[in-house]
Amino acid sequence: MPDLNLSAVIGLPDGAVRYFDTIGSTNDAALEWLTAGAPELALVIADQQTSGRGRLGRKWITRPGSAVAASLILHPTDAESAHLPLFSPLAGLALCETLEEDYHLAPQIKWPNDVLLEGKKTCGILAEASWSGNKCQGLVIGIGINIARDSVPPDSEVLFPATCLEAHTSLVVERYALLAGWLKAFQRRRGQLGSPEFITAWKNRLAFLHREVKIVQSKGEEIVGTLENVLENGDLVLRDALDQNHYFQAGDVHLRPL
Ligand code: BT5
Repeated sequence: MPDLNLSAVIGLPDGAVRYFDTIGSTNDAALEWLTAGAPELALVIADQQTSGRGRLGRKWITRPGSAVAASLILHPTDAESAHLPLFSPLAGLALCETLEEDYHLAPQIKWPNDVLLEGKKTCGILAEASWSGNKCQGLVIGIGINIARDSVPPDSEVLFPATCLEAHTSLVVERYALLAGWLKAFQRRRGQLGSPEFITAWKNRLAFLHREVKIVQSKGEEIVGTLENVLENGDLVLRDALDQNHYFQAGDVHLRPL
């Protein structure tokens, strides 16, 4: 356990933060806490994850002492529930704004929400909702950020080139200060979810816009085309060589530059 009051450092009320030296996955712990009645803006943090999860059953590697692994618990309002797919872009956008403002970096977003530095992935986001019928009971936003060089998995373990913050800045990156900055930026943008301002801010940071990319669908099917646009609901528009538009939702595809 770190020798400080994490709730106060991160700017959350007492009792809103649970810290683990080692855990399977902070998202799993957050989903359990949500079911047991976690408050709005509760946060689970771990120094190391032994079975960190990516999207679609992929793995996320969090080595001790080198990274941020955290899961934020939210109780979206009815109005926000209409924009649930935009919460993970919101988390990516908020991290970009923190990195720009506090660390003078120039991050980009690989649709829908990976944060890249100089074309390499430094952060992954996994949003998971808990449902009762068709009503969203709560949302968990998991964020993994590579900080120190030790956090970067070897090339053989990643599908896309990986990096860490310390490879791009000489400033000291203190992980709880980074989390506090992310949370502040997240809350600042949250009120704009689904608005044209929000989509524009997200789109302005989109990597590979108007470039040729390949979309790999969950069943392995590939489509090549130009990354034309993103829509208000977060869907991606790809234009193929025959000028046909294809629409993709964030959940079921991978994006690769060509
Ligand atoms: C993601 O999935 O990028 C979402 C990652 C979310 C991780 C956080 S950590 C806190 C919370 N608790 C969890 O259990 N998860 C969340 P996806 O887009 O599917 O990317 C997964 C892929 O990223 C893997 O298949 C690897 O290729 C690559 N990868 C794994 N660990 C990485 C790392 N530390 N840095 C960069 N790439 C990594």
